[in-house]
Amino acid sequence: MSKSAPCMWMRGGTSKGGYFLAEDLPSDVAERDAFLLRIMGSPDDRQIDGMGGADPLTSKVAVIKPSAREGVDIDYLFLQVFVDKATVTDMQNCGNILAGVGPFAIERGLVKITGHITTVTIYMENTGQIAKADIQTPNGKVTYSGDTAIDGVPGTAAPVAVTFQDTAGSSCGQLLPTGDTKNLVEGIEVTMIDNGMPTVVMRACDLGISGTESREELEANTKLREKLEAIRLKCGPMMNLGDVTDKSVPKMTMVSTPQKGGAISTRTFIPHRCHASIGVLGAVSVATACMLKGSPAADFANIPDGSSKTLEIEHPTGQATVLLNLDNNNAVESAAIVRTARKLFDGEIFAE
Ligand code: NQM
Repeated sequence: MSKSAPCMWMRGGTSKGGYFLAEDLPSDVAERDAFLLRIMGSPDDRQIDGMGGADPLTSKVAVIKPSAREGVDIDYLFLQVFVDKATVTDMQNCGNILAGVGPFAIERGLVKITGHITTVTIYMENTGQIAKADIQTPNGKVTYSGDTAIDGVPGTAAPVAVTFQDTAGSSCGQLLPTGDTKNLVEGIEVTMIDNGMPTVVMRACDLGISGTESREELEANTKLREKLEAIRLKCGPMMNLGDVTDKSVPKMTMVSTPQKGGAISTRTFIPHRCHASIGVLGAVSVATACMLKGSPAADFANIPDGSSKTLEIEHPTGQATVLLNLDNNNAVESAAIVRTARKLFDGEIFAE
């Protein structure tokens, strides 16, 4: 196994993890995964012998390389390192870690600064789709400090505006993998949707909760967790994801009436821990579900008028703002979200 590698540790949105150049990691996947498990300290609930933060949201990795694709700057592969299992998976994308990918690529000299703002075009290898990230680069270098606040992160930082196009069916083949707006699974009405993240959207009240509970309360609810897992295991094959027993998708989102003037209130299991907020592409997928007439999410959603819609997706620690652009058929054409990122360290990480 490699003994060490150059690594930058960054917060990307409401997540945190290690950012690597692909050339700095073993090219053999089994060797790469063994290295990543070792540096994170997995499997171990506390990840005491590694850099992971004992939470799926802080046990993440971005692997970046220059892109050979026309009009694309870099390729980004996201890897989820499980906390309590010796598993590394590329089965999901991550829009939060994505926020740090542009700054990292510029800092490593993969992308040249073009002005006050540098737009980085990113091919997301996990789902085969493109994102564009606007990085603040005044005075010829990446700036991390700024005035933008995102819920779930204290303080403010420089904004990273991210736009997604054609994310429908990223992992499931189509926006609604069953072809239906809703299906009955384990006696619960669900929308199985993928607009960048495979997500199962259900009414909180159908699961016996109000949808306003804290992350801790929900994680302590064994009956709820068992029911969610039973639904998830059934939904996996229906969403073209196969057996999802050891996969980090689909995400399980329970929706209810907005509490703070937003579009909808959410509580999301990812899939076995409750998210402290909501994932970026998860929020895009839930926002898209809100637009589907007759779906469980549409029952509660408060949707503004117009073909360009700003939806505040409420979550346990605030709201995530999703901008949806609709086409002439009222279908979601593109989505945008604002994140922030922060460089935490740049150095050599050890797996000895
Ligand atoms: O949905 C958590 C996160 C994510 C993923 C998860 C994400 C996304 O908050 O795009 O960002 O759902 O596992 O980082």
